[in-house]
Amino acid sequence: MSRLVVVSNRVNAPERPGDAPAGGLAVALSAALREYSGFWFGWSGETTDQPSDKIQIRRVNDVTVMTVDLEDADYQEYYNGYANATLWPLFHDRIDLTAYDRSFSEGYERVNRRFAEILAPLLQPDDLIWVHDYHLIPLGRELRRLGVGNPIGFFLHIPWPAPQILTTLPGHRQLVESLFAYDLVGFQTDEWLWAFESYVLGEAAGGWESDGRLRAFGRSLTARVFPIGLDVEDFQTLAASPMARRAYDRMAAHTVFRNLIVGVDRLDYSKGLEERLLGFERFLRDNPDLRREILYLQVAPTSRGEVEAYQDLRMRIDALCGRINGLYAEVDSAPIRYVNRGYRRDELAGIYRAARVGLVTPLRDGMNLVAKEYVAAQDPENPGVLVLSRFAGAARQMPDAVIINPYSREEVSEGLKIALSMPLVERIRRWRRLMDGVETSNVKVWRDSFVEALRASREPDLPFGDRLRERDPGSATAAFADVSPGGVRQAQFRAEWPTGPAA
Ligand code: ADQ
Repeated sequence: MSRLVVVSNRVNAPERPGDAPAGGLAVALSAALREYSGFWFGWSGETTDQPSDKIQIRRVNDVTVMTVDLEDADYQEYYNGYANATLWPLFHDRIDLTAYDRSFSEGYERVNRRFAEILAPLLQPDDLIWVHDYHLIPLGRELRRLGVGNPIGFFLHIPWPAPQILTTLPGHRQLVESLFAYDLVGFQTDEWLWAFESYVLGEAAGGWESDGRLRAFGRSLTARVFPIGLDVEDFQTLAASPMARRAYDRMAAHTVFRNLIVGVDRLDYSKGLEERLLGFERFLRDNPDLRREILYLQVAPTSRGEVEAYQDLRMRIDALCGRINGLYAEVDSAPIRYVNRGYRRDELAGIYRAARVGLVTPLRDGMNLVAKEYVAAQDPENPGVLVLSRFAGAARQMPDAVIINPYSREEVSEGLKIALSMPLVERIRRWRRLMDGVETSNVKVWRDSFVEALRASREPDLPFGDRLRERDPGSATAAFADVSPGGVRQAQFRAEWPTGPAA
């Protein structure tokens, strides 16, 4: 059986089962790698002032990891620069925060080239190579330049922007062209896939091959949707652990006669924390009778703290929490508890379970695993309600959440009211359907369908219908992919988009 070689910017497999991960990507990948032979390659998270090609090899929680350090300049230009100050804001529709510095893009190209040079000699001829996320878009092209002929796939964990946003990036064409070095490119939802196809068809004069592959720049690739999911069993084991139980008991003791509303996010502007707080303030204003009956807990550890936009955001969140608590606190209670640190996953599971409402309101999010974790942690006999932004990729798979527009304070406020007053029968009915989706579209389905598609992406004789039928595993849109690639998917995207606060 071929080995699976996973490449991502950070290689941070949780050392022990309950450890706090550095993000959704780490959670998903360590679960995926445990069952395949192969290794996980990427940045160690350390920087040096000397160039070094030394590879550190470790075995972490049944996964072989190979890491390299970054030089200080690379860290600034590639990681803090092009990845997190250019591509991240741009791909989350924040052109106002996007830094267009040329030196950043040079650092980005340099690190991708260096990763390819270190990785190429480690590869065997039948390895499947799976590259992850926006930090490493040009890696496939660099590997091809070095003569690597293996199947190489790329998965984007974050949204793909609309063409009118992407084209503000100098070098957008080279970026998209470099994706055509891959055999398979995966997206979280059909909205991001459709945006990518629109660019290729409209800006790069691309077209469709007869087998459904997308053609441009003299090459073709398979582009498909692979919605990421949870390692459900693992998460439920954590949720049943003594640590989770203790966290649950602690929260329950703190919220006697009160309902807990919980938000868990990296401190990132894409997560809509400011808008959420303002929506919560509106809720407090409009519902004086409920003020003493709720506690909103926001867990938000600092993330990318060296990037200016993140420092500004942190100050604004601190100020907003202080202002709202100042306005609405009583001598014996305050409506918001804001915690600026991460928690172990088992503790988080207990906190989720104690919360009557999970408040997940990103302005833009590739998927959002917190929404799925909240659902997976609930007590089936007394589940809480998920209030979910329509702009999270997860909204497309979770229509039984209370879906809201996070920009609208009224909708956040109304969504909270609907969730807090929902009768038990309705909560159970919605939770059951959400949980079925979380169980069906889990991380193993995501991994296996991507790996299978990567294998198949090198079999040009696969009949057209079979290829298209494979398009959207685990997604409600699968049935529609059988017709013609472009037009139908566009119509489907419009029809599926959730509207208004769904009661
Ligand atoms: P993230 O932007 O990191 O991931 P998300 O999908 O919500 O967002 O994953 C966050 C993960 O980090 C969850 O597993 C959560 O439990 C954990 N986490 C968050 N806050 C935490 C805290 N305070 N303490 C401990 N753990 C915390 C990116 C994309 C997403 C996409 C994932 C996976 O931005 O859209 O869903 O990758 O593809």
